[in-house]
Amino acid sequence: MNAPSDAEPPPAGLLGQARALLLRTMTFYRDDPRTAGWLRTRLERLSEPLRMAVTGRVKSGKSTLVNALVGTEIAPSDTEERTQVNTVFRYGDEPRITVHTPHGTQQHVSRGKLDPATIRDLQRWRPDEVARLVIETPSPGLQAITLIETPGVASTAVQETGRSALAQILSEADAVLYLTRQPQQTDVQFLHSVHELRVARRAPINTVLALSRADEVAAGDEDALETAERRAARHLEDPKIRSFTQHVIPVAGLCAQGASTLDRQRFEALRALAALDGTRIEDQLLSAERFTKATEPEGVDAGTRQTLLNELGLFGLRRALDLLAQGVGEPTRLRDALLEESRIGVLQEAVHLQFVERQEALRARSVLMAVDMVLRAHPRPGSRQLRGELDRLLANAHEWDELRVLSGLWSGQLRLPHPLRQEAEQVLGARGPHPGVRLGAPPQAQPRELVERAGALARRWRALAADPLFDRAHRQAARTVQRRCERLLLTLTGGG
Ligand SMILES: Nc1nc2c(ncn2[C@@H]2O[C@H](COP(=O)(O)OP(=O)(O)OP(=O)(O)O)[C@@H](O)[C@H]2O)c(=O)[nH]1
Ligand SMILES: [Mg+2]
Repeated sequence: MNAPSDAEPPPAGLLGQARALLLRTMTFYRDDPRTAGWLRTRLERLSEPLRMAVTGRVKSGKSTLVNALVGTEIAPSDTEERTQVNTVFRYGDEPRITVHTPHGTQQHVSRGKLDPATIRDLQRWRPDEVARLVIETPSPGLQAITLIETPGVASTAVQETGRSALAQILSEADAVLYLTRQPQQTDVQFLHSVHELRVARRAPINTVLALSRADEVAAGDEDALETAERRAARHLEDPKIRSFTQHVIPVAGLCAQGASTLDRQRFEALRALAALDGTRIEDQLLSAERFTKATEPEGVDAGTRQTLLNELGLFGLRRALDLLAQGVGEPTRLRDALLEESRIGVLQEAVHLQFVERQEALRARSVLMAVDMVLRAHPRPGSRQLRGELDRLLANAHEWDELRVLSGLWSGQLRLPHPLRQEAEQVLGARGPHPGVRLGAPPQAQPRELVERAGALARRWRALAADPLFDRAHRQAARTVQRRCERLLLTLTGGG
């Protein structure tokens, strides 16, 4: 691949400029096939779906959440430590499992079907035997985003190969979904360590923190998720956590997985249980043991009880029976109601808004991280010029600032009065990227009107950026909006 010639128009936007720098870096290292090849894979990824790592504590529910997000059971989950190997779940026209060895070879293990037992076995290989597993399946849930489940932080696999292997796979992902039941120092330290790289520090926009297994909070009480939401809000107040994420979202992955795979047979069993007299069923649901050992009604045997418990958890089971008792009488309605209870939709929406919709900014981040890593690892005469270009791009990466402001507004971390909030979101592109939309102008607005609007908005936000009643974070946010208004003005008057 050649660098773009002088005749090509200058690339637009941060991603275009990052891509051009990647191409120049590839050309610069063309006599070093390994480095150039590594950079080429980064370039090729720009035409593939966004990559999100699903990582976090051992047994934090990563595999279960992958299944819940995809809507089918493709990631084996277990009570024993299981996922030892980085496992990529991506869209493919037909189901296929491919093993990548640490020596760079690939082997197609199975084609045409995904056998959970095979995946389970392969995930137990050691990282020095299997570098990664790639599971392809034609699931719509994977069309916009590829998921990469990593071994748990502090798992045996990670201890053996060192944290750098995990940091490496995280640096290969455009976005990170980090799972922990309760954020502790280890989680915060780990997330800080992966944000140590310069580019990552400049753009802390790629992480969502999930408080997983949230149904277990408060002993699986029916208010478990509300309690977890209050905890999440408190964590978001913590400056250490806020330095790498603006989203802390509780989720009950098991309940979501169980709901999305609920079949008619289990639905009927749930219905039979819900038909029992209120106090008798409440008594059974006091503990998992009571529930599995209970004998009423006759039609629901011990095996079915265990399956229901494994697939929904005690919380999911209690909520399902409550919903049935309240008259939710259709499998699809029960499924939707349980999905809502699980908060999986809130998480999916955050992933969509933060990652999928904003993928250009995230991809630019990944590309610049790759260039930074290469320039650091292989400095040579002449690479200073590339470094200078990287520095300039980083200094002018306003898209990242804008994304942070938008995330802050959405997560409630930044609080602006209603009309200002709406205006800020609009200017920053939340409703669409076109100048007219950003300026809130009617579709038939004349260029002159757009220029006037941009000028007025720029003045308003400049004043807000200097408003002593705002704290520093809000003044900075206002400056980001102001800068975008000025850029719009420049574009509209033919200067940009
Ligand atoms: N109650 C409850 N249990 C869960 C939830 N998610 C997972 N589990 C259970 O926790 C255990 C581990 O779940 P996995 O999804 O395999 O967790 P993991 O993080 O992938 O585990 P490793 O890959 O081995 O680190 C299983 O027994 C799951 O059924 C949840 O949301 N609620
Ligand atoms: Mg797992």
